[in-house]
Amino acid sequence: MAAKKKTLNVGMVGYGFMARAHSHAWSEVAQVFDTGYHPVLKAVAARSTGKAQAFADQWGYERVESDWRKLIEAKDIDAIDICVPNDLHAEIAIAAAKAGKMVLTEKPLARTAKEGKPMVDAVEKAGVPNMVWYNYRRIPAVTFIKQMVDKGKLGKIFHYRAAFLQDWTINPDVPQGGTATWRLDVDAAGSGVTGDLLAHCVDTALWINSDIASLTAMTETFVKERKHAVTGQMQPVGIDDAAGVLARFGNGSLGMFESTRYARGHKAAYTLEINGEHGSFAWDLHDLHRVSWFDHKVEGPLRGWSSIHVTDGDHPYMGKWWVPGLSVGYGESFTHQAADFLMGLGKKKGAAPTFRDALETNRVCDAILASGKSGRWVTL
Ligand code: SOE
Repeated sequence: MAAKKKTLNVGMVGYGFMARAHSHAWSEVAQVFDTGYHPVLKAVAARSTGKAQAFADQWGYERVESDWRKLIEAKDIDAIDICVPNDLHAEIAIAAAKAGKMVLTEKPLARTAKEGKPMVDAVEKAGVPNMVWYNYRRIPAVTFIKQMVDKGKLGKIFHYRAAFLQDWTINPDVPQGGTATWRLDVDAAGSGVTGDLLAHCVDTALWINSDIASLTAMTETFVKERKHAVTGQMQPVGIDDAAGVLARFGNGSLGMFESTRYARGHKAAYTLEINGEHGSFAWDLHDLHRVSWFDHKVEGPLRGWSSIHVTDGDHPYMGKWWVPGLSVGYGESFTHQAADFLMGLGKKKGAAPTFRDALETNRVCDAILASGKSGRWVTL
């Protein structure tokens, strides 16, 4: 008889887009991956109990609380999953860790590294498993690139470039603040595209390539004033709308990063490419199972870029899904991350990126914003 799975009771804070992505992951992970754990959607907390109740009904949470502190006090909650604006991450995560709960938070860890450091200290002092949901690492094709780079397929790395482009804030009538547009409010978000989009590129780059030693950046705020969704008043915009970064990695390679919410036509165009002495890999979120691969060893007229469809049984995560050639999507990158977290629990740890790993991404983002202001190179 198969061993009975342990339950992991999840307390979700928030009910927005990211809470949906995480709930989807918690709901399907035990059906696909054998981690020894069975997550239970126990309770959701939000100030707006009407909206939280509708969310709970949709996803099957057993109850609703009007205050996240109730989740932290509750004996029947094992893990707190934080899906609220960035300015609330620290207080909730620190309280959860002090209460001995496992803590997971949507990215970025915090608005700044200064704010994130006590979060790292709290989870490490309490010894509780922790993780930040930088989900794009767990797209099978991206994990595949990481595995191949680790195997030395590229040899010495020369370049890493990545971009994350969107276009949803071009209209100056889009407000800042409030529940739907808090990402435009510097107080709630901490920064604009740097913490929201570029942070994904930085997390993946630190993971696949190496640490970043120094960088210089230009940032721009194209719309200088927006109405605040709560007060109705026009207010200066404090976030960066676009950022371009030149970086030197610790392994000697050069990095180029771009993110913007003003690239007309692009909704979520995350692309990355890495070039080494023996070959190159490239990936595009819009074709998320494909990895483009150039192998310098192939000589003669057959030389050129080839396209690998990362859906076979020996590709990362894919052996647990359907049959070779069939695909999974954006939502499953979160499911894979939940699976890794649950598997880590058996070994008494969570999964990467931990709070400590994600603090490094915050440090890089801080350096980008500082350089964007000063125009100077920043050494990390
Ligand atoms: C912003 O539009 C956003 O939802 C980010 O917050 C997510 O992290 C990114 O994956 C998609 O875009």
